[in-house]
Amino acid sequence: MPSSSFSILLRRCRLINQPGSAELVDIAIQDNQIRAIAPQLRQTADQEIDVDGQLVSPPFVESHIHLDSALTAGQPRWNQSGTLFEGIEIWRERKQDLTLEDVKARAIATLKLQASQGVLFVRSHVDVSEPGLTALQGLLEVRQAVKDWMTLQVMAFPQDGIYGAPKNEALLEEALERGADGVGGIPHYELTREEGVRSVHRVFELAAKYNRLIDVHCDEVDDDQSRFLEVMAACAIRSDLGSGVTASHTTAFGSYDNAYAFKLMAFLERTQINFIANPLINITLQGRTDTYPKRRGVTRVKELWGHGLNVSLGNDCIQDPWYSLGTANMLEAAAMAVHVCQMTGMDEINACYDMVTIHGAKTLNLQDDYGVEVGKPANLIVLDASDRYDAIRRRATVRYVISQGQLLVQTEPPKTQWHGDER
Ligand code: 17E
Ligand code: FE2
Repeated sequence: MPSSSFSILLRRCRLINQPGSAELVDIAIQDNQIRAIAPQLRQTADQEIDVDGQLVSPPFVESHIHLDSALTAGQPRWNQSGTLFEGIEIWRERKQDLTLEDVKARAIATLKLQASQGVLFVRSHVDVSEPGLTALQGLLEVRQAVKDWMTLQVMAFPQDGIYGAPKNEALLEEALERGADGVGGIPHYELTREEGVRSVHRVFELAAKYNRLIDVHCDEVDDDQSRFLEVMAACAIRSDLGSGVTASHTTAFGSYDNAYAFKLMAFLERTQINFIANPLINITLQGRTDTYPKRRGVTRVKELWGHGLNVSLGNDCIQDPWYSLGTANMLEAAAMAVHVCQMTGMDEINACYDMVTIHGAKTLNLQDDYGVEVGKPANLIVLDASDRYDAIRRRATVRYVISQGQLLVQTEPPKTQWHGDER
């Protein structure tokens, strides 16, 4: 009799890239490592779970969220216009009285909401244009506190602009000194176009100086003249930061005329810039100055993906001044991308799933530590679905979440019961 040699054995798993007809496999886990993947493993384990043909996927990756402002919707008031700019003003009021306890409690509650739905890798922006850097300190402490079950990246984000107030530039640099994983910018919100250009250059300088990642909120407006992505492309071509560079939102790309957009796309193909779209919030935040026709205000996801660029999707907000809804469910973001970006072909729907898993992992530079493969860290999820399309269509329940070799969360899917006569 083989002895119990693994800590967890998942029986009868359907792997994400297997054809539907492929034989189901067992997955063996020991000491935070995937040790074996094969049909009908003969060994036993301390804990055996019969997955019964459900889908096993690498965990979801939330590549873009603001944990510092999460769960503050309505504080101190509701965003009536629904615009980015009113959101920034409301947050400016709210952030004046942040405390460490407030930031940490909301961030951890949000991370738990994410993990319970299969998200084990999160990139959060944190506003560093608030003089006490309380939000930054809170998220750095949270990054440490959750590290045994959640990988959190913290990106220093100058919400009010690097040059919007005299102290902001120094605060951004201090955030990197204190240990932020990356540096961001908001060129479309700098006071002038020139300062916007300068801010992008400054972000690249700081990333080089401190050896950090870059993730810029870039062109998050409907203004077809907001053209800071081309500045990022130029800086990326001339730097050696490679796939460490990300452009978030880039909603103006959806408003550029094709003559410019096609030229820009060719420049972008010379870079390894990652793109992040946040379709749930940008479909509500943008297009607010339009009557009809009303723009969708989402970047050219299908075209960027079609040109071989790395695109991932984020939720951006969970109940904050910019977006009062949000559930942290990555399948909602993927489903919204299918709709807003018209990615309804089967390969396109599958790509939208990849944008909340493997493409997100690439954006976060997780490199070799991500994926359901022998030898990799034991992070995976089991979905109540038969394939990626089914998972998105039904926003399938994540049944089991295995994080760093341990079963972290288990959820029963809703069950419907009919009453009365047979219908
Ligand atoms: N700040 C910003 O500039 N843009 C956003 N979409 C959010 C915060 C959520
Ligand atoms: Fe954002």
